[in-house]
Amino acid sequence: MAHIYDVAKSIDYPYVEGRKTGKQVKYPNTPVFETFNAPCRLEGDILDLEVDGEIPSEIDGTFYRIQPDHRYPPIFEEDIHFSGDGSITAIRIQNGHADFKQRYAKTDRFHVETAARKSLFGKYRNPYTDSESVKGVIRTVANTNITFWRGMLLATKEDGPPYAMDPVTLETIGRYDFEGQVRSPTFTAHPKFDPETREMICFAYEAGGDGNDASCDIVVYTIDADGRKTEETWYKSPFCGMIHDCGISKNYVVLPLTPLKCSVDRLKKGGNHWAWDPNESQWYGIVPRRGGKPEDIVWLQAENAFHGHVAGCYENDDGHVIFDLTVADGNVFFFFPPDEEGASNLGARNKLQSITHRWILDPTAGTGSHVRPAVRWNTSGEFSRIDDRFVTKKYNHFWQARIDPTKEYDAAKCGSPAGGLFNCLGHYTWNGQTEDVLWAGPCSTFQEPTFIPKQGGEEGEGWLIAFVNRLDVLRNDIVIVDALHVAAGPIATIHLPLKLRLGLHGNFVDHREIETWQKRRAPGGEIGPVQAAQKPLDWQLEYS
Ligand code: V55
Ligand code: FE
Repeated sequence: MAHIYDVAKSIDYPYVEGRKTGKQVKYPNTPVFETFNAPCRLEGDILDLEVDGEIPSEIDGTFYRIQPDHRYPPIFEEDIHFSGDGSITAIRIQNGHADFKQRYAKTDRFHVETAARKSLFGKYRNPYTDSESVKGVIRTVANTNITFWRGMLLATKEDGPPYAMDPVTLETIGRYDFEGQVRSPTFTAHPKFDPETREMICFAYEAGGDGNDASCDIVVYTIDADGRKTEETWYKSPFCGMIHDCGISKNYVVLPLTPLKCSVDRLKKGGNHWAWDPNESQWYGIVPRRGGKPEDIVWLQAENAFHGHVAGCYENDDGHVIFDLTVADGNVFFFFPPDEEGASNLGARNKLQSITHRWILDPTAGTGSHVRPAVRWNTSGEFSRIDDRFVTKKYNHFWQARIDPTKEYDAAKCGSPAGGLFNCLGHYTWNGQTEDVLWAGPCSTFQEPTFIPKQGGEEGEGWLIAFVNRLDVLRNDIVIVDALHVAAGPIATIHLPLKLRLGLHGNFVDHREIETWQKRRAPGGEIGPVQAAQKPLDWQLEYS
């Protein structure tokens, strides 16, 4: 009888009591690293992806998206998806063709781990769990959003500063501090861009110290179209909680503060950065966009819930702020349970409803005032997007990845749905509350959709582009649909010959925009190349 050599069993399991041992590159056997969630780790290029249907020839630009993609096995077996190194995918679309490029954001962390050929940083946002050898090294993996700003891509995660990348080559230029103007240790992954003024409105929370010390400091910045910082105001939050996204109207910035709390005690014990507090309110901080002073922040509250992403934000005739976002009725981040012994959210996780809420916030109401949602949409979804030309303005259309548990799901072939059961793409209008929905089928889910405007078109005229997870065959596709007729199905399906990882956010950039900036940024050009940060951040000086 022939001896069957079992490769998998021949390798010793590399985790003992939850910690990495040995030097072999081998990932944990946990759901975060298995089947559809297995690391991709690829940097590479593919010219001319296979296409079904026809990519509209009017689309000329690049769709950028980012995924957490652990480059090395984590120190801790129970590591989470959010700790994966930021890897950026660019899909260049031109004349009906689609080319693929993927590169990691070369963060400070990436460089030191590459040199060591292993993970040196421990738990999500807990520096006390790191190797002694990396004290003072910026911890961020820059894995949450990839935005285009003045000729560069900014790879961002809310626990650290941005990293600038070249939009054509995807090579990392380095840490970016806006020519020394933005020195906060943290920086949001959801900056907003005012389509009228071309300003970037951005913020940082937990912005005191090294950014991982439970400070209640918030800073809100405005950078103008020429790259000059025109506003910087420091505020205080009622507790150190997560502020993941924001909204901007013409005159205000709205900061949703979620009841996930940080504690230095827990960090020092090697615990999680965040713990869900089921007894805390959800809060909305409102600050003026211009001339804000620390005492100007107004905090409004509503019953305990979890904030998802923002759709639109604008002011009505009463000077109140319409603020639309998904709000879930429990802790979506089940991996950050409450502090109480034995508490877990695992059971509730798949029962959560993530409902689009419309709030009408009065910036003159006193801090502590309670608010109620004006509209609750009767569907569950996340990753809302709008036609970004309508940021700050009254808008009608939004799109999101939608969860429809009534549709067939082939668990026998696909296991549990990696990243959540986002089995539909939904297109919604506030006028008449219409819904236009596409189902991906029993073996597929969607990642976040991105809107591509048709030049000169009305609001919503254009396309949606979204990655599709083919859970049964462990591959990804990209679909392009008519944004106003989502239910009609894909106009084009672009096939990747591989599986990536579950991504977070993406953005489409028109080719003319990239080209203009490449000229300005050329050596000797009007503005010149992007300059990486020259100085260490203040807290890093302690370690130097
Ligand atoms: C989010 C994602 C993050 C993070 C904090 O989706 C919040 C929300 C991918 O990392 O660090
Ligand atoms: Fe986000």
